[in-house]
Amino acid sequence: MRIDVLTLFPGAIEPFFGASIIGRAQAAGLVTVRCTNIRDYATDSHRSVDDRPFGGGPGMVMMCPVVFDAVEHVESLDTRSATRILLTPQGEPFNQAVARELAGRQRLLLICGHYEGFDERIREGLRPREISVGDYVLSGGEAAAMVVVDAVVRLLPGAVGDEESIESESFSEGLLEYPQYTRPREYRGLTVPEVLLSGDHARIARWRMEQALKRTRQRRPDLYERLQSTRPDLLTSADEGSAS
Ligand code: 9D3
Repeated sequence: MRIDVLTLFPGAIEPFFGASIIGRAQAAGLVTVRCTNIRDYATDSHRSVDDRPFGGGPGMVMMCPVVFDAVEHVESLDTRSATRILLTPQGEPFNQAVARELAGRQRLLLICGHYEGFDERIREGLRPREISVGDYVLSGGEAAAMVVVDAVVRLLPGAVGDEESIESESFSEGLLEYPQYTRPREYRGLTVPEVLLSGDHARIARWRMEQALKRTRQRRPDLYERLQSTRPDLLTSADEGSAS
């Protein structure tokens, strides 16, 4: 897979793509992530990338010519056709299903704005998919691009070492995690639930499922509601013990 990120602040996100799982996936040849500075495609003497909105009003608007030129040039660097993604607060909410879909593409092109909106003709002319990473205000699309790239790259086969953790991840999808403990058995009077020390693996598995369901019901009623249709199997016997 190849991922290009178009941004006004490549230096702010490049280090992230060289670290951790994404860095390892790149070193292993599973993905190449490249950042391109949109400002490199500005043509006037001030290297402008935005201007004031027609009709007046606050803020600045990212201009068509630089964005079209940047997209078209970066796309020409590789023969594979790119899935274009505009990161905006008005986009489709990003989630694991979208991440999975994007992980199946050969090539992604992410476009970040900063502080401002995009000239509407960027949407009309480039027909990008639009993605938001949540209902809060960021100062630009850069943090959102890091979120999307991280979630997508770790789904590429071989990117996450432990295949078992991927399997348990899909088993527990839509559920919050159960409580976890490690050494020491007692710390400042705080103890580990007896069941986890019992060695009874069936009982441990049952307790963890109960805890995960209870947490999900209490903290994320929206996710819990969805389990009724997506995982009715989980809401039968194990759920009884999760009352309260
Ligand atoms: C202050 C300007 N706002 C006026 C209504 C609009 C606005 C434009 C651009 C608000 C934030 C931004 C910058 N945000 C993003 O580019 C962004 C974003 C976000 O803010 N939240 C969630 N997902 C995303 S993806 C890109």
